[in-house]
Amino acid sequence: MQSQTASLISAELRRRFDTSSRVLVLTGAGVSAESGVPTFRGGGNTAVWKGMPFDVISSAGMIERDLPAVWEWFDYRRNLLQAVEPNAAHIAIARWQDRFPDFTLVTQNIDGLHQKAGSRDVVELHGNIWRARCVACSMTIGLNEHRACLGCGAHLRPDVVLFGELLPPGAYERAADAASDVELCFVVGTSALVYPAANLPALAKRAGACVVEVNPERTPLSDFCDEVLTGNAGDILPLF
Ligand code: BV8
Repeated sequence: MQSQTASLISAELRRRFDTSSRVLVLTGAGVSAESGVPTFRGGGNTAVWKGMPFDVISSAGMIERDLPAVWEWFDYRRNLLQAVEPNAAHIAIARWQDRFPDFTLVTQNIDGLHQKAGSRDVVELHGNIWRARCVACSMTIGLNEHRACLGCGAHLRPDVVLFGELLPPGAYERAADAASDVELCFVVGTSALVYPAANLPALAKRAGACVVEVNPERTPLSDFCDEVLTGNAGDILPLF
């Protein structure tokens, strides 16, 4: 155990972890991979659904064009999530919220596994698959059999952010504010290709933070990070 910690976590990073009070964690699909949730871009190929790349079926135009197909896509992913549990990475991050006086968890994931692991006040940049939203009055509700808004009767859609759609009101602003004032920023399990989420590590770096990437593969962020911990989040995060 001592050798593994020694090798992966530098003395400087250990010191930063032990002395920082303002910390931000940004996660992507990779943090849920060890729970059995497929990532979008793993092993070089992109997730495809019924012949459509995920960023096509998950794009704004689909709501007008074919809302039933959008429901089918997210129903399929929700069924995949029924049986999965948070993994050691989710659990480690949940512990950190009580360790650091000023802790912000920002996720691109819509799976709700951070909350299931006990994380509170999670900034969900891209929505949540367990909620629906009215296409007319934007009322959001926990998912149930209804596909019509109980308020105005209009159609419900998954409460997730599709490509070409704006993020939830205030979500990015809250994340950017936090990122602009942290000492330590962990970037866990993301290919850092989707914006504006991928801007956040740059904001933290500009604020003088130590930026740490946790990923088994290199990403466009790797050269820019102060520390790159190569491996699975479920193996690495519990070492802290
Ligand atoms: C917007 C919900 C205003 C739905 C998602 C600037 C430049 C270029 C393009 C743009 C730009 N600004 C805006 C855009 C357009 C677009 C965009 O970024 N396009 C990209 C593709 C270039 N952004 C938007 O449309 C955003 N809206 O900007 O609105 C606007 C509007 C119109 C025009 C301009 C501006 C909305 C984006 C949100 C879309 N919704 N999700 C759904 O889930 O289907 S995005 C979705 O894909 C995820 O939420 C996530 O964000 C992304 C997938 O990325 P990752 O999570 O990183 O997953 P990935 O599989 O790619 O990588 C996994 C990583 O984990 C890998 O690196 C792997 O090595 C690693 N890993 C694997 N196992 C492990 C691991 N790591 C650790 N441990 C392991 N065990």
